[in-house]
Amino acid sequence: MIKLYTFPPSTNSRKVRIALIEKGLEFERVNVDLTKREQKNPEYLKLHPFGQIPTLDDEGFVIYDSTIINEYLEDEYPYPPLMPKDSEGRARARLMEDFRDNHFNAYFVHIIQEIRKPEGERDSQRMDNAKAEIAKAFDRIERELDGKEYLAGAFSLGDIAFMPNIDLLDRFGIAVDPKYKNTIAWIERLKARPSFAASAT
Ligand SMILES: N[C@@H](CCC(=O)N[C@@H](CS)C(=O)NCC(=O)O)C(=O)O
Repeated sequence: MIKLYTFPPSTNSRKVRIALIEKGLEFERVNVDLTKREQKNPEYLKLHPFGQIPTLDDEGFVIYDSTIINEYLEDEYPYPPLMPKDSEGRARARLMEDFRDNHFNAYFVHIIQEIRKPEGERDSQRMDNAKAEIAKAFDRIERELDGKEYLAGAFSLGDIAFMPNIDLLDRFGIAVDPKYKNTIAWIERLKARPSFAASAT
């Protein structure tokens, strides 16, 4: 059976949990407790040289990095498809994943890092800047969604990448401006997918 090294609050692990659930694949969750720094245990470092989660073990084939894992799942278990068939659509889905991984999520990481500090030591300017950058990112998402239900047309890995962060918006007190109508409808669509709730842990 597929094994996923994961931890419930990890956004990158949840990306993979969602893809597995969407594909109807059974998997065993192996908890790597980040609060106990279990990701840096020598045994775990044999699986993931950078000591991060998620890592996937598919019957002895071990890979890491949420984006690469989800691409592997798409190649190995193509049904139901989570990528468009045409190369333009595939490129669009990958661009959106890249935008989420390297821009959007990066600001969530800033907030998480500050929240973990004792209250008096938090850098409120860094947190405010991160929230402002996240709010700005909706401008692009709104444009990408013009005339479409999902970022690359049909539901894809590009949308899945954003789902764990969407769950954090309320928790971090980040409101989506009502002018972003496409984005608000897209968020509701994503939240309604059974994989959204099923991937929470
Ligand atoms: N590019 C990697 C990033 C993985 C990553 O940042 N994982 C976080 C959890 S969401 C982690 O393991 N943090 C603990 C650490 O870096 O020590 C991916 O997408 O899998």
